[in-house]
Amino acid sequence: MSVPHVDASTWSLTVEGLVEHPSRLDQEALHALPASRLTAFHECFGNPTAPNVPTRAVANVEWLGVPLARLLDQAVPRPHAAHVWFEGVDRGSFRGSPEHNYLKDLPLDIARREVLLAYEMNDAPLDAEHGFPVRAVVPRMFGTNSVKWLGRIVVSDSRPEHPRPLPRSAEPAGRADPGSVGWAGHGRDRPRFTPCRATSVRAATARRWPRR
Ligand SMILES: Nc1nc2c(c(=O)[nH]1)N[C@H]1C(S)=C(S)[C@@H](COP(=O)(O)O)O[C@H]1N2
Ligand SMILES: [Mo]
Repeated sequence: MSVPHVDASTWSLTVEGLVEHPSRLDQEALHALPASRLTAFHECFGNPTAPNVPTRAVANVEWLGVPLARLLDQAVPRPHAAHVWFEGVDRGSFRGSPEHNYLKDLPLDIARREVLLAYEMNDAPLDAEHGFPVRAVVPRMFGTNSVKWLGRIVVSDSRPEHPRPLPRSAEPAGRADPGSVGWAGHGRDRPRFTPCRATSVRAATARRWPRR
C-alpha cells in the first residue's frame, strides 16, 4: 500500500454503526471541536509475516487533535456496542486476499479512553505520509493501531471479519488478523501467537541511558 493523497475539500469522516446519532464531519467541523494535546511514544512492532526481521522503530511524538470520546459521546453508542473499527481510506491486498481498506479495531472502552483523532504532529499539520487529514493515535499500543488517513469509524458489537488468510496458530474462527494488533510471543522459542495490543517500548533508542 502506498501513501494516499487525500483531497481535504472532499474528505469526510463518518461515525456509524451501533450509534443513536451517526454523523459525518468534514475537516472544518473536526477542527471546530475542542482539541487536546498528547505526547506519546510511537513504535512500529515490525512485520508479523517476518517476525525475526528487526524493522522496529520508535519516536516520541506530540499530537494535537480531538479525543474520540467526544465523538462517541455525541454519537451515543447503543447498549450492546463493544468494539470500534477504524478504517483508513487506503486500500490494498495482503497475501492474496481480496482488496480491502486498512482496518483496525479496539474494544470500545479502550477506544473511548485512549484514542485521539490527531491532525497535528509536533506542532505542524499532519502531512500526507503520517495520515493527513486525520489519524487515530492510540498511546501505549503498537503503531499498527494508529490508523492513518481515517475515513470511517464504525461502532459494532463484534470485531471485524477479516479477509486475510490466517496462520493456523493465530486465532480461532477466522476472526481477527495478524496485522491488526501486535503479536506477542512470536518467534521460534514461542510458536503460539497471542494478540497483544499494549506494548512497552523495546527499541534501544528509547531506553534510559546509561542503564541502571
Ligand atoms: N491507514 C493506515 N494506517 C496505518 C498504516 C497503514 O498502512 N495504513 N500503517 C500502520 C503501522 S504498521 C504503523 S507502525 C504506523 C506508522 O505511522 P507513521 O507512518 O506515522 O510512523 O501507522 C499505522 N497506521
Ligand atoms: Mo508498523
